[in-house]
Amino acid sequence: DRLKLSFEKRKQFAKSAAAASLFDIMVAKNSNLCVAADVPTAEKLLEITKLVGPYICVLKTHHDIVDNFTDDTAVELQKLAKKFNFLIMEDRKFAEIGSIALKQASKVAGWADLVTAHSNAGPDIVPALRSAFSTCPEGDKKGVFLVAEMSSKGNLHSPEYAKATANMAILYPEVVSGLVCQSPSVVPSLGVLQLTPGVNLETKGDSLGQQYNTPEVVVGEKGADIAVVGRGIVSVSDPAAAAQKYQTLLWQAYLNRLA
Ligand code: S5P
Repeated sequence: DRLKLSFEKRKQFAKSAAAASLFDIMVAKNSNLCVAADVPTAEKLLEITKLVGPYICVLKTHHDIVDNFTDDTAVELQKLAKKFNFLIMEDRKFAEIGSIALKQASKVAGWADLVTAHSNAGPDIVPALRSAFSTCPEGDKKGVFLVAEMSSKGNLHSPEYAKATANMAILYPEVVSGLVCQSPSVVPSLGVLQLTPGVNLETKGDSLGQQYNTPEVVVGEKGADIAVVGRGIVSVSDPAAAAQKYQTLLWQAYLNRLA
């Protein structure tokens, strides 16, 4: 049972190098928190990263919503990732035929350790992204998270779609480090990580379809290995304190799950 096994033990089953290093980081930092750094400018992105860096295992970016995101921004992000020991995930959700996804991913593969992708175009999105990685130094240490399910109201991700997505993780175990999903039964093997967004202690949702749960529910019931918190941390007055609080609650929920 995946949910009863520690991250230390699960690391032994990881076939993707990025998943293995994620397990290491999570254990070293006692953190299963991913912050979605959805802020409007490069300055704010670096500022928020410095504030939350000590508390996270993954920093998730949407670099295309950041004004003046430059190569220098990427270099600074990488320095912070090294300093605070976290991985950078560009949440681009690639969803194209392989040849285009390869070209799109080549734009971010230089600085992102992880990228997200939809599975709707079929399994060849995975080797396409692997090809984009392969042109970078240490490209074989990078990984993909496939979106099997979504957190938003009315989404079209059926159980069959989620299952077919999980099968792609089995087909390409060296490249698919994890799945983005909402239910505990989707993840097909012990070495694959479950990333689950939709976490907020203050509110149940937003006005555009997002749906939230608490850390306890997301980790304990929905099966998240890593939970994503965006506005619950980046849109409050003290993001560092909020990050510390979510880190503590999420890690406690993981310990409770093991017990
Ligand atoms: O199903 C999903 C998948 C993702 S990756 N639902 C999501 O909300 N996300 C991402 O998680 C979304 O793109 C955003 O960056 C983050 C949630 O942010 P929050 O502010 O709602 O916590």
